[in-house]
Amino acid sequence: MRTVHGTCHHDCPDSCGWTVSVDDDQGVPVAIGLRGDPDHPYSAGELCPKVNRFIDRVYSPDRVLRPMRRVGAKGEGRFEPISWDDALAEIASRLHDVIERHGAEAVLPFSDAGNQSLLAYNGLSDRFFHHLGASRLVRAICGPTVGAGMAMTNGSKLGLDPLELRHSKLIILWATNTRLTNRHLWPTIEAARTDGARIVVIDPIRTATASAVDPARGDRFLQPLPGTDIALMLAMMHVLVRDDLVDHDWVRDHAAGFDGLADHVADWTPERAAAITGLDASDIAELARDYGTTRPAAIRCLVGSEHHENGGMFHRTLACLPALVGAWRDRGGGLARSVGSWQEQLMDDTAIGRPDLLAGRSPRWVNMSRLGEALTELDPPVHALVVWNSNPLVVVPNAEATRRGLERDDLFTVVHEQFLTDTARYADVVLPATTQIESDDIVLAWGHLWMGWNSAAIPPVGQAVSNTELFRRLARAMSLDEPSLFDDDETLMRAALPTVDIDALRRDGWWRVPYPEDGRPWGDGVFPTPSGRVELVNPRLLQLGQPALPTFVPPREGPGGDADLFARYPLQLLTPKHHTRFLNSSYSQLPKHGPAEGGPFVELDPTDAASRGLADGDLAAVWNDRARVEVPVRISERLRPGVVAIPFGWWMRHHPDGRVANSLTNDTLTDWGGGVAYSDTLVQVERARAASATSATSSTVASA
Ligand SMILES: Nc1nc2c(c(=O)[nH]1)N[C@H]1C(S)=C(S)[C@@H](COP(=O)(O)OP(=O)(O)OC[C@H]3O[C@@H](n4cnc5c(=O)[nH]c(N)nc54)[C@H](O)[C@@H]3O)O[C@H]1N2
Ligand SMILES: Nc1nc2c(c(=O)[nH]1)N[C@H]1C(S)=C(S)[C@@H](COP(=O)(O)OP(=O)(O)OC[C@H]3O[C@@H](n4cnc5c(=O)[nH]c(N)nc54)[C@H](O)[C@@H]3O)O[C@H]1N2
Ligand code: SF4
Ligand SMILES: [Mo]
Repeated sequence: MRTVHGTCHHDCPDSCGWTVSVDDDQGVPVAIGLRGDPDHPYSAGELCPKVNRFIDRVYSPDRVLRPMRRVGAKGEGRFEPISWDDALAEIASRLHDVIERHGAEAVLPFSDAGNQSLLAYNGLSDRFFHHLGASRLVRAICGPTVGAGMAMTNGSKLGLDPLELRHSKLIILWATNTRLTNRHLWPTIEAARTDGARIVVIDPIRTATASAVDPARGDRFLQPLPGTDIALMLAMMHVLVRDDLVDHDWVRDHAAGFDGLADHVADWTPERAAAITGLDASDIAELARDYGTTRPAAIRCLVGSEHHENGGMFHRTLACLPALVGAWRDRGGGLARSVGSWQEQLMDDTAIGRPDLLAGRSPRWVNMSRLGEALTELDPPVHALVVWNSNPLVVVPNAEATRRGLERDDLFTVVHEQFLTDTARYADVVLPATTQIESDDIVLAWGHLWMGWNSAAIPPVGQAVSNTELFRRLARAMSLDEPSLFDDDETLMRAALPTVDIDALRRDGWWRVPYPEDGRPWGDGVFPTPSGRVELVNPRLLQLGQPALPTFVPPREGPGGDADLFARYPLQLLTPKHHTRFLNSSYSQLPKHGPAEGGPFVELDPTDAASRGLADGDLAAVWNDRARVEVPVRISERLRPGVVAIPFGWWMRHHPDGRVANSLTNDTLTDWGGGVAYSDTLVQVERARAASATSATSSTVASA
């Protein structure tokens, strides 16, 4: 029996350390246990309800363990096993044929961070597709809009290490559900609370995190309408200026454009913001005063906040707040977002992605969030789609458009997967992928500063191959002769992280990346903007045709946007992460994960339910111009009137009518950063069937 150290690969901020117990006495090494590594400096021995049963995933009877060729219709899910040689020969000949007839841009790669480890995320894939000259994918579904918005103010994406919240006295959890999505940060927040810190949660949903708010301790919960936070921020600035809570010394020395901003927010009274956000003016003013008088004050956000048409501006505006109160002065003050940028600074993107392999060509960019449009409307059309590390049919907005694209007879689709996901069911060829315990890799965390080593605990199960091995095999099958397409994993790691001591990382299991020793990322007040200051006014935005000052533009698909649309679809739909046992769309299909979460539902406030004659358990139709989705009703006090929610993560087969939350969602891109506005979605809801008639449906869902 051996134990092997690894690091969780999921697209999750916690990047926990784990140990795998391996039994070597059964012919082939078998993983018999996986638990949190008690020595890991961040996760300290705890994993989560998703990964506590990771071994069930590795040895699931449903795992894809050999290549398969589709024999049924697209989406039907009927496949026959084939050999790797046959699969590769078929893919090579189809890709060559597409490239010959339509040009290399007719090939579209599609991937996300299903495995966010260094090699698995992008060890060889960019090299392979660059060498072909394939279309390039904009991977901005998660995070880049936050970074782009913050950089418009600070000139940098770098923020506070969330563990520094330990030193804060006021912690604003702004559009992030920490206890669900970032659970290993919660003990730090609790420790700060023990030392007297107060928390503020700002979320349109009374989430698990909001339920930790204790007004008796001076905590607050603010429940704005989705997409309106910028109005709240501008009113906070108004109060800071009006009540003279601005840190004038810091602003004089380290910010640019204060006078312009002060003028700009002069008419952003709490009353004006109250009318837009649905909050009480007095709550807005009190929050601003708390923020202006408590030190150190930290704001924590993650990714949910960017999923709006004005998601970039949300973060540009948010980044002005710490400047106004001089929060960056203090240890435990400032703005904490993803800390991936601290780790990525060490990456040599050119060495790994090899843009030189484009050889002067400049293939078109395709935004991943517009996959439906890319597959149905793009001209010249996409004729081959290669998917790995993602389940686009379930996770990309406007899913019915994606489905129409995947159904096309003249589209050749390859999916490299661990399971026959909804997306894989539309593939012509499905290839088996390894899990994290089957290959060595390095994990660059985005929720903390420890880079993690992952050792293969067992050899690949069945005929599964890692993502890098996939691209080596594809390159060989296509008779490509560019040597760098065949680099081995060790070479790739060293090329990607030239300044990191890979041997020490492998030996020690983790390594903390460089970060200012006094805990203050902008302690000297010098920012990498042209003026060297925080840009409350950013003149370069004018050249982009954007306002130089933080500005609230209501999302088109929302109460302050397109009035005709809002008249037809008067409810704002949110589709956030909701289940402790799911990680995006992963795990909902597994028997110890999915059924325990019940099934999909639409959550409504009692008044919205009553006005539609809806009772708990009724089957509701939720619809807009993109789709109509039928789901059971759950009436709850977590939402405010006018806002409804469907949890994200269930597959089509778990939904009573084979549609998913994302069938309804908005695929409009964000203002900056290439992200997408899932959370600016308007719908109408009505009763499809009464509760008594839906029991059959509910039990189907529960056993799915
Ligand atoms: N259990 C679990 N954990 C996860 C994941 C998972 O699927 N399951 N996914 C992981 C991934 S990929 C990511 S990116 C992170 C994301 O982590 P978070 O950013 O924390 O999660 P989200 O659910 O995307 O959004 C957080 C909150 O934003 C709120 N929100 C939406 N619109 C608005 C708005 O206009 N204003 C305000 N104030 N709030 C708004 C939503 O109601 C939601 O509660 O979580 C990671 N962790
Ligand atoms: N409505 C709504 N939609 C959302 C969100 C939301 O909050 N609401 N969140 C968005 C966000 S923030 C994100 S990050 C995306 C996440 O979207 P995805 O990254 O697509 O996430 P998953 O659904 O977990 O799918 C990952 C897939 O990768 C596979 N996989 C895992 N490891 C490997 C590997 O090593 N190799 C290969 N080939 N495959 C592997 C898994 O089996 C799984 O099917 O979803 C987005 N979609
Ligand atoms: S999914 Fe997140 S919380 Fe769970 S083990 Fe992985 S990194 Fe940790
Ligand atoms: Mo994400």
